[in-house]
Amino acid sequence: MGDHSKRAERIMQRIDELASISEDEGRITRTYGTRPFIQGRNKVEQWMKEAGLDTRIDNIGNVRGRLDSNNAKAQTFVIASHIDTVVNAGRFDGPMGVLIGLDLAAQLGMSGATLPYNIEVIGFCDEEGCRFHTTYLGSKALIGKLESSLLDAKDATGMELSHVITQMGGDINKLNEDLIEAADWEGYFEIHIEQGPVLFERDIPVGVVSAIAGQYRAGLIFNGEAGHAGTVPMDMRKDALAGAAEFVMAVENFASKNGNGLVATVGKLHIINSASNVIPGEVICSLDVRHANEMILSQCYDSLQKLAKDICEKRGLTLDWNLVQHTKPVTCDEKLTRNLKNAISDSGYEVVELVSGAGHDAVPISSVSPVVMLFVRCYKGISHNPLENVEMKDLIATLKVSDNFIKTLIAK
Ligand code: HGY
Ligand code: MN
Ligand code: MN
Repeated sequence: MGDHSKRAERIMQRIDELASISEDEGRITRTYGTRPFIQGRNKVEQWMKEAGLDTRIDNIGNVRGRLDSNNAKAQTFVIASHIDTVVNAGRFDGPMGVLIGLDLAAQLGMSGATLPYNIEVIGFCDEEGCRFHTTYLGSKALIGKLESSLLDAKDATGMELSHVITQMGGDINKLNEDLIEAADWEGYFEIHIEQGPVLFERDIPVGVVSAIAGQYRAGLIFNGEAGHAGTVPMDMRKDALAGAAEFVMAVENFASKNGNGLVATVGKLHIINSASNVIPGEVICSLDVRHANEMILSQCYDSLQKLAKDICEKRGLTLDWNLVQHTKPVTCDEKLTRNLKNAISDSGYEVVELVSGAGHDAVPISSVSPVVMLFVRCYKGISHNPLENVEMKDLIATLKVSDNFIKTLIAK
């Protein structure tokens, strides 16, 4: 398996090249279906072709590269992550895992090793869900579990998902022609930055993911009564923003008090028809709640919904509450995780296990395939932020560990 430093340098160059493609001047944003997204995805396809992979863009918009086993009945082992980003993103969240996967497949192709199964590298098209607030579009489509109702989802401009799929050259009636059937999965391996501080604090380059936290995402609308800021007495107001603000603080207070790994966030808040001299009549906000234990997660989600209702009742507001997504916690596969741990110790690194607070495409895939994830240290655990950074030495460590893991895999 080629020189790790040279391979890491080429991966880093490609990460930087992708990062230079963005919807926004001076920051990294490549959301599903936009021109820069397509440009970046086509760049990844070109690199896959150069590596000798059999490539295609599927109907939902994933970019896929395959090394076929000469055993026609072979199952498929997928190495993947996502190529879409959040707004004002870091360079590594998603693309790093795809480009390392591509490197591993290229090395396998060059080695001429006999492949007991097909190897497929995938750049998923929409893990973040920034444009349509529907995460995992690409990975759900790959396993045939994309809810058809999502096709009507609208972005901020009112454009429907189905239209964007067609615009990108996909056929919404052929989405199920692209899936990897449940019986055909050998396994799924995702390499991703930790997006948390543990590896950085403990000065360890990589970690094994034991589980991925479950999450609820909801869209809330606080409905009050718009009014004149100068004439409506304070005790006669139905101020939607004051109600939403009280809820935002209640969310932080509830999650902080509950501790035990619960996190809850209001990441988006939008005042409809806002003006400095108008009492806000309508406020839209998001809610993101996560925990590694499904029972605790559901109980906390219900408690937060009750909190919102009580605040609205007290203030004479009405509340629209729309559950956008609920994914249960996922446990990574025992055998693959054991092999990964051995690959880490064989590479001379300390083995540490982590629960992922962040969601990953491994979540939907886990419903049809054993999944295993390798975390890579990132600077202070910062992510979803342009300060996101991975050092070359940790990329090299990741390649060493992944080579050892792949060796075990194909030695079947
Ligand atoms: O939000 C998440 O957990 C991931 O970054 N999509
Ligand atoms: Mn990610
Ligand atoms: Mn992310």
